Amino acid sequence: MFDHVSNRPMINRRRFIAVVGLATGALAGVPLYAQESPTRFRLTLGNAANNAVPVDYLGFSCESSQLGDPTFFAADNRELVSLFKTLAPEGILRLGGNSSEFCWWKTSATGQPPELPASAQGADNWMPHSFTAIEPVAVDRLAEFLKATAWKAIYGLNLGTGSPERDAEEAAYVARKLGKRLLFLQIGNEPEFYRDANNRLRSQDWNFDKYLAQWMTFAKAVIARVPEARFGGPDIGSNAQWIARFAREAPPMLPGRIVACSGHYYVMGPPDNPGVTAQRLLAPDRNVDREVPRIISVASETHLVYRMTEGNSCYRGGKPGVSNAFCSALWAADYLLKLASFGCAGVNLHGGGAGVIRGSLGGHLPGENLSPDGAAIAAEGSFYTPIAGSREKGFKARPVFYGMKLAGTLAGGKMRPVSFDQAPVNATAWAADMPDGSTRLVLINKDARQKLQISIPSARDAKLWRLQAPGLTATSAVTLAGAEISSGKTWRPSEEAHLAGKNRELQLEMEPASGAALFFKGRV
Ligand code: BDP
Repeated sequence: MFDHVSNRPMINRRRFIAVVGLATGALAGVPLYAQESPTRFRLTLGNAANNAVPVDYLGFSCESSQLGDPTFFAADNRELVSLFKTLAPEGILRLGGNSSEFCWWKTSATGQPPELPASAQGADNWMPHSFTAIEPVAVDRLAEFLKATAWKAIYGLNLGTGSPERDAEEAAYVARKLGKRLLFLQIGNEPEFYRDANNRLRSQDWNFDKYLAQWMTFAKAVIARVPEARFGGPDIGSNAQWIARFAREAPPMLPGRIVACSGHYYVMGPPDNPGVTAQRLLAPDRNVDREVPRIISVASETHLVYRMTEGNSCYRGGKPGVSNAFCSALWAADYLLKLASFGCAGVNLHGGGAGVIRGSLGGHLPGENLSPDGAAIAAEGSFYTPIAGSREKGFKARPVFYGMKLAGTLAGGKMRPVSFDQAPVNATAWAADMPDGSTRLVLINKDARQKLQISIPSARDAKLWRLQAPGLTATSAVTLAGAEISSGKTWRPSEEAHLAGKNRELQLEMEPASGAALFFKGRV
């Protein structure tokens, strides 16, 4: 089967906003300008050395309170194991979130939770309103789950309502059981928000200096019990300043202990904001272009990696029709590869059941009331979750999962710059040389109406996978290489087109709102 450039004139030619999408980021910041719709682009792969995409680049983020049910992250939860393995042969599961501040380590039947802060109640409080006990059996099962999936974990300890002693005891058990499968520990979730009116884990005078002092006390207590302990931090919600200060100030205080800087990123929110739309999700994100390279450069000054440990399309549980729709797949594929091109060590997209996420938000899940099918969607999972379902009813991959998997085709590779010969429509391209000597290319057409005709200089043939769905707002019938991802069986591509070069060019046509991965037979 050959893909070719059709010579049909473009129907519905229209004026549009052209944006530059590039793997190098070199032209980021080019102003938006209107131009006539191009029908054809030429794409060139540069040779400059670029950042590597770590093999364990992909990951999920889940609430720590999920460990309140020890049957969830368990080796015999086969559907979940199979979906993790389908996403990535080696990934990272991050446990944390708001609920990590309200989880407590319960080692005996008579153990008592910490005292519930007076602030943890009332409709205007968006932190958990109750505690979740984590028992050692949940960590035993988690260890088996990680073994079954070949994944590792980032484990979040409680700074908000925890104590150094309790965290140290929990960390000792976790480190012993997880062994090499523990990537690192974190202490506290989004600590810069502790003084906010809807959080109130600390008083009004809370600041970075106070945070760092408390964090050190907890970390030292953990180290006393876990001599090999390694940490990431500060796991901030959005304050890049806190990351920069943590990266510079914390490592000298605990030499060799801190291995990663971490932060969260939600593109939009809250869900009831009318500005939270598929169009906005797919628009260029100047914040990311500006902030992430800065963060990574500060982190690397002190030899730390930067990992985006939690994030998704829309905070407060996501928005129906956006977070659970195909637009989120195109967003995720592009966002993950953009961050990789900046040198990010990995990305964990947040998710989980609606009950768990609602609990992390003080009983709120605003998306439920925003669409007639809100409650029905939530019955399967939070709006942004990459995996919906439960052990009882089975699990399924939501559209965003497909986007993650498309991005994952470059994991393990070394990225190369890609450029378009003219500013394309809202499309991006990312390339990497793989360890087996081949080159791969991921293309994402984020435009809902514009078909793309792309020529790629290459003397080599390529295999093609397409990421497709009926439209940007589709919540089902998403396919990658013609196949749906289902929890019961191993995912395999069912439609792999063969692209044959002609006159040292490969021609590829891309439908509006679609993605593609090209696997070249050798280095391009
Ligand atoms: C983050 C929290 C997480 C929430 C998420 C959300 O860490 O626990 O579930 O926001 O708002 O800030 O969806």
